[in-house]
Amino acid sequence: MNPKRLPVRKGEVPPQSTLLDSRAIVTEAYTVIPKGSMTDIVSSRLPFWEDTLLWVLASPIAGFCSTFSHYMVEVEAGGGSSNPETEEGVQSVLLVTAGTLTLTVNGNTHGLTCGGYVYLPPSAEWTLFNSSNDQAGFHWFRKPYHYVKGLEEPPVIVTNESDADDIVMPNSNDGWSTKRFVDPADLRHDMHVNIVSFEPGCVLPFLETHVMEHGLYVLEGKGIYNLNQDWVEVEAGDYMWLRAYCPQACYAGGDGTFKYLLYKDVNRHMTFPKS
Ligand code: UGY
Ligand code: MN
Repeated sequence: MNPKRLPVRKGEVPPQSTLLDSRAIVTEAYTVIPKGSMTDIVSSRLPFWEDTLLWVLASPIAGFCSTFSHYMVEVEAGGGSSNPETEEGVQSVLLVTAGTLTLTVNGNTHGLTCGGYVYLPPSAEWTLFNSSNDQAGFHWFRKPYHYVKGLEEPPVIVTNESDADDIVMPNSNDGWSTKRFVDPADLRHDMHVNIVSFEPGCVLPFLETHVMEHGLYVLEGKGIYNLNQDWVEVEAGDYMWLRAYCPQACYAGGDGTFKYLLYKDVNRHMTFPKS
């Protein structure tokens, strides 16, 4: 396990003496959910999931992010599901952040440890259980798959972030890199979930302003994000979601790598409202 990765959270409600965490922000362009906001009382459970709690970090809301949902999930020892996805046509990406999980997909069994990364197309038949004695945690991205005539669903991917190369961005003095789990030229995929890293002092050097939505969970370190002209300081455990065209850039601070998990919808025509 990466020693800098946060352990899975316990979800406790803070004591009455706690001062309010003032870092939560909701605007028309972006939302920041600081890690302190994610306590037991804002967690949820899901049908057919045993001994499992989750926090809905992003959900499709009209006028805001509309293409995906993102859950942060804790599974107790022995917990899990043999019927994890109850919606038709929905694909998933999982990233394990703590503990160990056993995935079976289309008849094959895989042990997943911290950094385990899974892509599950809508037709995949899968189950997920925590067969260890410790709590396990993972991120779960879900998106209705955008079918295109002539393109097949992508295949299942089971890998680990430690097996993915860091692709260095141009002109970044090797200080800005991205782990891509899917070939950007593979147009069967209509979403990317990548891990982006900045070394201290490095920057995203222009205000990206693009139609793709983002869900952005800080895995390690800290940084300052510019979101639609506001400067917001974020650290490991914090979450941001950015609606389409939200201007965005960042500086990495602290004494270690600023690293985040990034959702982005890609590779499809823009659709028109039905008249
Ligand atoms: O690919 C991206 O859109 C990425 N560079 N954005 C981001 O890190 N905020
Ligand atoms: Mn971006």
